[in-house]
This record gives sequence, structure tokens and C-alpha cells, in this order.
Amino acid sequence: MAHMDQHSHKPKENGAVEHYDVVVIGAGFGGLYALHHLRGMGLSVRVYDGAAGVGGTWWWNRYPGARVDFPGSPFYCYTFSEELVREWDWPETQPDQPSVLAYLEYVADRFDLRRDIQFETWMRDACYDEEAQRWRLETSAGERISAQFLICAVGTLSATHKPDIPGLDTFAGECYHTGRWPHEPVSFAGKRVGVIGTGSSGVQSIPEIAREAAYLTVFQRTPQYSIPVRNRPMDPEVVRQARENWAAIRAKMTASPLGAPFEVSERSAFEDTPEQRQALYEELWQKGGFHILFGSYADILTNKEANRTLADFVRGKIGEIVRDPATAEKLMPDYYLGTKRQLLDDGYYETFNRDNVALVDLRQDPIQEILPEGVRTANSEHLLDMLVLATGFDAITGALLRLNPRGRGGASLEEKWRTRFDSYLGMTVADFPNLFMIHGPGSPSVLFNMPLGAELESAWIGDCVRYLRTHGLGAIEPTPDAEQRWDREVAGIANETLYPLTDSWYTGANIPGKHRQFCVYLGGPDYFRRLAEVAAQGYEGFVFEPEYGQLTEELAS
Ligand code: NA7
Repeated sequence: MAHMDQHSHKPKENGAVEHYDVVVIGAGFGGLYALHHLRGMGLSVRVYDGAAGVGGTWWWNRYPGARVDFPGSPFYCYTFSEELVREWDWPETQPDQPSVLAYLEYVADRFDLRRDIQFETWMRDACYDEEAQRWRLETSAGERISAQFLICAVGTLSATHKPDIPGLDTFAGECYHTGRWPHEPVSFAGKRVGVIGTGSSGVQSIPEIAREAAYLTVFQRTPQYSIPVRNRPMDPEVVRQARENWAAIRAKMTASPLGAPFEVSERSAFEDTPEQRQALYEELWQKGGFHILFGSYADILTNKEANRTLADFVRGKIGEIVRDPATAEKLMPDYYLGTKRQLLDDGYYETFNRDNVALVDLRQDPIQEILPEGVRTANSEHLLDMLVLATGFDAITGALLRLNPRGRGGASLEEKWRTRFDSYLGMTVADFPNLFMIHGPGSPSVLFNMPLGAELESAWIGDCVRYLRTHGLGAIEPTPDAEQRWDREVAGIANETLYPLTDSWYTGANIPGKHRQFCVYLGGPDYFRRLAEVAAQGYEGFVFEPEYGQLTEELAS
């Protein structure tokens, strides 16, 4: 391929600028595959990650109980290599964090990825040099780098959200955020522990903490619906069939709404009688996982009344499981089921039957302040030795904004996204040439199989780079008009559903001051068809510059 590998990719020791074809930020599922794919095309690629190892979200989220919620092994994994599918044995249907991390470490070694990754390196600055048609980057250690293409694989759930609660920094005990969990073992034994937050991280960790702690106080702002995860050891027959038919299974995953090879229902909840619905919900509750949400009825997430039938069923389960009626009442959710990230648990509601667990309903009894010795709510003081913040993330856009690249004219992404998270195809941004996002706002990201989505997005980026190189083009960026059309397309699909009606991290409502926008493309496989169409039409919606990039004096030094 013309022009490829034209720049040295040996790290410089004398402080000079290092040049690459591609810089990838992030060594999670997205970044690792981008490296493998683009390096395989003959491009020089360098990956940077602030963590000390591969894994992205699976490197950071080591809290007890952290587990895959996506429907089952061996499907939440890379799909591109049949050898890899044959080599890797997943122990359970819903792998825990150590298993996923071990898998990604294996992948990094298996495909010899580590030699092109620099760990413990945060990117401090990213600025597009219009004259050079290259990104100029600077690491936190002051290293200077240039790359024609910048791929932000910074993660959708990586910018942790630390709540702005008065006195939080004065707490004298141990304090951990689930998304920045320590690597050393954390002991809860004999301790009074408080957990703030009851999203996935809270609901997964609370039963584990309760088993060990002397006393656990759960501070809940919004009660949520949770479904039993029903994790099981892998069935060897499922593994055998997957390995023998991987190409067909991969095709099925790519064409399915969630990126998983499972049937989704096409029937309305009102095609069944109430008794039939109840029987189906009971069957799928026993089966566990996302099946009850996506495998029951097609209109659960689009029709308020259909949604209510399932919400009532789950509220009934909470009432049956939790023995104390006052506690059960506090745990009853009242939003449209599934419109916040659907929680899966292993004994969450049962945990509130334990003698050493208390639930504080912050809607009735809000936190006033955090004291050195605990949490003071309106009605009480809770003495604690440890505080666990399961308070989530500035999702989807947060990590991109923390990087805050500067595009044409030095304008920052923060300025660009002040009122709307505009993108084209969820992957590119007008005025930010040669920048690509994996799982950016406006892509299917968290509502599609993320490893598979990352593979398909990286492949599209690779094709796009190849197109530029073979046509003598130096830069590509979308037009503002294409962004507006994409925004309408994403919003149009979302507005047919109940998702935008709920305060959630999908809509940005969990972050004070963040503007409300539902940032997930809900069309599933239609997204990848749209990507293919755009490419087939000569990258419709994009503008190009011929290649004229000259290394500016600063970059050449
Ligand atoms: P989530 O799902 O955003 O949950 C965060 C929780 O923390 C949620 O219950 C919040 O209540 C609560 N929260 C946030 N800020 C506060 C303050 N200031 N006071 C009290 N409670 C607060 O994050 P997770 O880490 O659990 O899950 C994120 C994803 O990671 C998950 O879906 C998986 O895909 C992996 P709220 O509901 O906003 O009232």
C-alpha cells in the first residue's frame, strides 16, 4: 500500500517527536482490536493507556461481583479469529471481571500487541495541525507524538463520576469508587461499610460486601429493577456448537439487534392473555439475564402499557423476595423497565433480608453531608469505616471530553459539544479531521455487543484509511450537514422507544449540568449497514483534502 509505514515508529529517547500513522488512545476491547487490525494493514500504530495493563473497563472495574451482563459466553468476546474462539475456554456463562481481564491479556500476548502499547501514559493534549494534516499529541510525561490518524478508544464507561456531596473528601475511613477499585485485596471483615449507588456496580457488589462486612448500609437514590443473572458453568455442548459453526454464528450476531445469537421476540405483549404473559415472564425470570427484556415481547421498550406488565411482574418479585414490607416498598422502582441499563444480580434483593444490612431511601432521607466518621442524612447519622462510591460514570462522552482534543482553528471538543454531542456515524466529528471514535456518541455502543461492535467499527476505519491512501488524500472529516442528519436519525429511532423518557446515563441525566441527549444508535445491525452504504457511496457525508501534509518545523524537530 502506498505511503504506509513511512514514519519511524521507534520511541525517541532524545525528546524528539515520534511519528506514527495511527495513534490509538485506550487499550480495552476497542483499542486492542484497532491496533491488531490497522497494524495488520501495514500501518505504524501506537497505543497509549493510563492503566498499567490492557483491559480498559475490565482493568479498572475490579470491585467484588463485577461481571459481564451481556448475554452469555462465548459471545461477549472477539469474533474475528476462529482460532481464538477455539483456544479460549470461558468458565461461566457470565464471566467475572478476572476472567475477562485474563482473556484480554491472553489476546494481547497471542497477537503480540504489547510491543506497540505504552501503559501508564495519559494523553495530556491532542491538537490537529492543519498544515501537517496530522494530530500533535503530548503525554503526561511530556513526550511528543504525531500521527496522521487519531483513534479515541477511550471507553464509554471510564470517566468516573464522583458525586459532589459536601464533606466527601473529609471522610476518614477507606473510600473507593467501584470504577477505580484497588488492585490489592480489600477486606470488609468486621467493618461498617456504606455503599452509595444502586446501578450495576452497586447491585453486583452489595451482595458480596454484605456477606463479609460487619454491617452494610446501602444509600439508594433511585430504586431499580434487577433480574437474576443466573450465571452457570459453561455447557460444553454450547461451546462445541459455537466452535463448529463460528462463521454462521458470527453472521447471526452481526445481523441481530443486540449483536448476540439469540432470538428476540417479535410479538406484542397484548397478543397474550395476562395468564400467558405471567407464565412467560416466570419462565424467563427463571432463565435469567436479559432474556426477559428482549425475549418476552417486542413492545416492552416501545409501549408504556406493555412495559407496565413486565414492571408489575418484577415489582411483584421484589415484594415476594424482600420480607420486610417497608424495605420492599423502598426498593420498588417506578420508571419504564429497561430504560436505565438493565441490572442483573446474584441475590441483590435477598441481601435486604440479612440482619447486617440496612437500606436508606435518599428520596425520603437525603444525604446532608459526609463527616470524617460517616454519612449524615436528614434523619440520622450512619457511622462507617468504609465508603464505596458506586456512583457511575460520565458515560459515552465523558472520557472524550476529558481528553478534549482540539480540531480546526484550535477549537476544542468541549466547545463543539457545548449544546449537542454532534457526530457523524457516531465515529467522526466535523472540524476534527482524521479523528475516529470507537463507540462514540451516536453509535450503538453500550446497546450492542461491544467487542463485536468495536471490531466492525475498526474495520470500517481501516477501509477508510485505505481509501484515503489509495486516492492520495490527506484528510477526511464529516460535513456539519451530515452530522445534523445523523443526529436526526439517531433521535428519530430513539424517540420511537421509551428510553429518552427516563433519567439515566444513556441520556446524560446522571451528571449535573450535562445536557440531555440520548446518545445511543438503537438500530443495531442497521448501523453497520449504514456504515457500509456510506463507504460504498464514496464516503457520502464526508469531505476530503488532497494529501499535502508538510511536517511543520515544530513536528520535524
Ligand atoms: P450507574 O448505573 O450510573 O449507577 C450509579 C448509581 O449511583 C445510581 O444508583 C445513582 O442514582 C447513584 N448516584 C449517583 N450520584 C449520586 C449521588 N450524588 N447521590 C446518591 N446516589 C448517587 O453506574 P454503575 O457503575 O452502577 O453502572 C455503570 C455501567 O457500568 C453499568 O450499567 C454496566 O454496564 C457497567 P440515580 O439512579 O442517578 O438516582
